[in-house]
Amino acid sequence: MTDTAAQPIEVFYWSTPNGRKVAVMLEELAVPYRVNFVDINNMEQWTPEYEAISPNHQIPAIRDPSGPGGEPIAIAESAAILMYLGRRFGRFYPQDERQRVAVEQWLMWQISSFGPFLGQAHHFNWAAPEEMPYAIDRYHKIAERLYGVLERHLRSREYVAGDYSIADIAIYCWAARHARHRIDLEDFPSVRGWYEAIGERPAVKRGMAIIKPGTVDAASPIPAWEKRKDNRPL
Ligand SMILES: N[C@@H](CCC(=O)N[C@@H](CS)C(=O)NCC(=O)O)C(=O)O
Repeated sequence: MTDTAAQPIEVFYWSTPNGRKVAVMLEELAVPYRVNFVDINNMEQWTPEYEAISPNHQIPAIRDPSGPGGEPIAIAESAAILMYLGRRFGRFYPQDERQRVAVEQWLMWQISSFGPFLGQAHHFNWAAPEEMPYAIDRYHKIAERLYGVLERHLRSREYVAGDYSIADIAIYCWAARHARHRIDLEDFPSVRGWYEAIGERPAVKRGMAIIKPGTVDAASPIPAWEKRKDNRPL
């Protein structure tokens, strides 16, 4: 499938790492899309209408009016969306089986590890109602392990799997929250080089900047950050 989108693709979006993967991908593809903000902080994902699009009531999701067979299609789950868009527009998702499997391996690594565990680090660092040192320490160690994996992999590569791909997009959007999961990119120089290079891409800048007017980006500097950093030995 490599036609251009006749009508805009609708994106159900909030400015989080998983939401931003889709915004960055659509900006890279330069196809028409329309953003529907779903404010997950105000529980806007919990409607029957949205359940029909996203069964787990999460963002991101898309609705493509010109899906397979020319019929509309709704898709939830960021990796499924990235793979769909990659196939639909024939970009950032190679067709060669060996290259495609490499992209899929790193995309699956992101959605199974470099995301869920980092999200737990965010939760115990910043949102838990009480301080739980065991949980903070556990998820910080896992975050360090994951960045170590990426660091060793990127020492001999420009991108995670061949050319720039949906795997880079997915991992980048989580790495953009490194301060929030208390990772210093100085400790991971190959990750930092890759991260900075991807961050220079104009489409990435545009996708990352999408935020509902009048709201605050959850990745903005965290007021308690400096204080906690000084007080904790982790
Ligand atoms: N596996 C899903 C995870 C999506 C996800 O965690 N979305 C979060 C925001 S980043 C969300 O919608 N949270 C609200 C909720 O779970 O109710 C994906 O990769 O798309």
